[in-house]
Amino acid sequence: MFDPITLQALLTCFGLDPLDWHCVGFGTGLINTTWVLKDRNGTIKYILQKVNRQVFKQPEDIAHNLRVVGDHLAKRHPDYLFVRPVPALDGEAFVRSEEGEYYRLFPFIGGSRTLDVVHKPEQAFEAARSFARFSHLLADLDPALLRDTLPHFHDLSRRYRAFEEALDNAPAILKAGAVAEIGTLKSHAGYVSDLEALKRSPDFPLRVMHHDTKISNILFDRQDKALCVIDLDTVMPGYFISDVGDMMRTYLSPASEEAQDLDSVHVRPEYFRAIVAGYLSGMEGGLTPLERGQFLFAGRFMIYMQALRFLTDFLEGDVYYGARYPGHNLLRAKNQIRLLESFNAAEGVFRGMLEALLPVGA
Ligand code: GN1
Ligand code: MG
Repeated sequence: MFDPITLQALLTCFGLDPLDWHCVGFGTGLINTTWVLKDRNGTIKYILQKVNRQVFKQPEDIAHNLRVVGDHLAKRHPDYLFVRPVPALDGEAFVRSEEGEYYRLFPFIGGSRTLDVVHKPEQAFEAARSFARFSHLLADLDPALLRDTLPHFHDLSRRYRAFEEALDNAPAILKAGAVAEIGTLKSHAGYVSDLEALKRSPDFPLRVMHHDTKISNILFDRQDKALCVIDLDTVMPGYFISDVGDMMRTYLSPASEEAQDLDSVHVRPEYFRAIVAGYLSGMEGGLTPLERGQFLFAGRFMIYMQALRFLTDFLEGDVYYGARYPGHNLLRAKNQIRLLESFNAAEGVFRGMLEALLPVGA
């Protein structure tokens, strides 16, 4: 939590009178720290966030991307709801504390709510359509104008190399506890070269992608209609499979990546259909034929990469995600491996759904 002096100074820098605001912790993200600011009536008006400097080495790059994307959308699609940061009194997107921490403020969208779990396929459809629409409306923005806020974030080859290095350096006792998981992830290493092959094709374009499409990054209204996408720190050039795949990773199972009962982790095919249908709807025909053929690979790629990341972190001593109990990241990796197995076992059902959703010949 904040010490009161820091909070007072921060609010003042954003032009807010500290006496008018009550600050409360908020949200479930693993990376940044988030609070809400309530006014004297207890109404939430702002979101205050501290950027994780271990992860985002250049917060200015985030501000740059939000400016470029925000300006583009404001010019081309003025009705599109895009939540920009509230500038500080000096005009900057961040306030830097004495300790070198970066804080920023967002307006809170009244009447909105976030979901932590997807309960209905319609919510998956809405979210998928929103993330697709976001990329689609930015299809005429050159991705090269954006900076990589997290260089190599979804670069599976690098993630695999990091996993191999962690294996080389990890204490034997950690490796001994993860023999089966290490073997499983090695056995799927073919996904790494599959992705490299896709990336070489001109029909697999770089696009402006969100890169963190979990359900809590959509604001919904009370009727479960999506209002807008939020958490834009990882908006940068990427491939459509990142966004679609992360939706599959996080919406298909009724149990989250934190679930310890692995038998509760399994895919729900009707949510797969909803994600694909929603994505195609938001893209309005904007995917290339090669991309349209990659919905299955999208899910595999993202679930596999997350399993690799959790297992790598376990082997490296929980330096990235942290751990609330010993073996937490190993369990998260087991959870994601279980999800990958369930996903692959449902391939036949998914293929049937894709045939029905994709135009013939696509
Ligand atoms: C991190 O903090 P959060 O939940 O938004 C991570 C994602 C992972 C996710 C797994 C910058 O996101 O890539 O998929 O945890 N973000 C970063 O829970 O590493
Ligand atoms: Mg995030």
